[in-house]
Amino acid sequence: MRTQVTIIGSGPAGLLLGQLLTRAGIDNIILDRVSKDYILGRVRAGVLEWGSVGLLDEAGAGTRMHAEGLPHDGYSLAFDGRDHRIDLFGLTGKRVMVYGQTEVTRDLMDAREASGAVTIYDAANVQPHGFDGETPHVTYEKDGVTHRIDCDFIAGCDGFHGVSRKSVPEGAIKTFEKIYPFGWLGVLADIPPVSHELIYANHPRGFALCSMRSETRSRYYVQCPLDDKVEDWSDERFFDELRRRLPAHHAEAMVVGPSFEKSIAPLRSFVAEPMRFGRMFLVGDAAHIVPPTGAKGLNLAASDVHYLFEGLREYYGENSRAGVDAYSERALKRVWKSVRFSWSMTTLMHRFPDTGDFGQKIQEAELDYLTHSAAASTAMAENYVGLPF
Ligand code: RFL
Ligand code: PHB
Repeated sequence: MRTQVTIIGSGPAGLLLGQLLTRAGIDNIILDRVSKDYILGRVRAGVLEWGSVGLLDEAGAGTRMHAEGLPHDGYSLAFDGRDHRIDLFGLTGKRVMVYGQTEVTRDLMDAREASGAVTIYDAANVQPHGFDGETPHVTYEKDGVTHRIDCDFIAGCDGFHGVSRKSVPEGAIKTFEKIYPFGWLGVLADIPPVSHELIYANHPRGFALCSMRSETRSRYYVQCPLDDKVEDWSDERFFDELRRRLPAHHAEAMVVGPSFEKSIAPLRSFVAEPMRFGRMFLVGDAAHIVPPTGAKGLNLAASDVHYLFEGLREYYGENSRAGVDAYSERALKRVWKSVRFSWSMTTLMHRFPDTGDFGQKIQEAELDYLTHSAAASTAMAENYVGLPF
């Protein structure tokens, strides 16, 4: 088989890139090691920056998002028994869209199927080869048979545990990592959200987040120890803990109900540099991970795709390598700003085992500063709605 771009990974990064390439007339094949249903069963991000919304429109996959997604003009920082609203629209003229990653993925898969482009699910032992030369190829196994795809470029969109980054010789890559000493326990339940905007709560018992997927489906999180098990957390215990971490007026308004998804995710900041190795590119979680505070993971995957797509379009349309050559540097500049923001929002809103009295006072001072300084609130809002591509 031959194609122009082989994309490893059918998450949002791979699907969005594939859709933009197909619409630009650039042939591509997507390979994923799991099935379509497995991918659609994963519950992940919920907030899209406006730039990501624009990219989904550009990919021809935005219709349902505009019909069913919830545009949000602000969110609340809750602490000390009260709320401070970050007025995203008032401070930046931009808003975000609350629309789940599962739905984004489904819309991109539907658009891809309609376009007739090829996706190979359940592909075992996917392996990129020869990306340091001019003729890369990818091998995989399907139903016991080994296949080979020759291509011009390989896009490694295979997430943090994928094969692309692992295929790079050790001396060619540098990684930066920070592990946080807690996790997020998240539940999904068909109950109306406690507030029409998101609430990020800083409380002596730990962080909490009230988010949503729709007007009838809530996505709630509490900070928990890393060694906690989901089985330790009944719905009753979860909602009791969540309510204790919220200001009283929210706790009293909260409707509770049975959850149908409950999971614990560790928090990590991770960046691999560079993001290009000859004719292979790392895109999205394959290159970087951020803690979910600030909702940057999926949005960073989208901005990487934007830079790579521009580079590939220039390569095929204008016979120029400039955009491809600049991909890693352009993407990393934006990556590090989102890594910084999600780290700082995580640091501001969580209790760390070593927060101590000094750290506590610093958090309180920063929250007070945010409450009284339009400049500080604007800086937070500007980062939250997404820095320009
Ligand atoms: P994905 O979504 O992980 O997709 C990668 C795809 O590659 C496939 N794959 C392989 N295919 C072939 N061969 C291999 N060897 C392969 N190895 C892996 C996988 O099956 C998969 O289909 O990466 P992508 O596309 O870069 O998208 C990134 C986003 O998914 C990610 O940044 C966010 O979901 C992060 N994230 C969250 N971000 C937010 O902004 N808000 C959140 O609330 C939020 N919650 C989360 C999250 C990530 C989580 N993970 C990764 C455990 C919650 C969780 C649990
Ligand atoms: C979510 O809805 O899952 C969500 C929203 C905002 C975040 C993280 C997760 O910062």
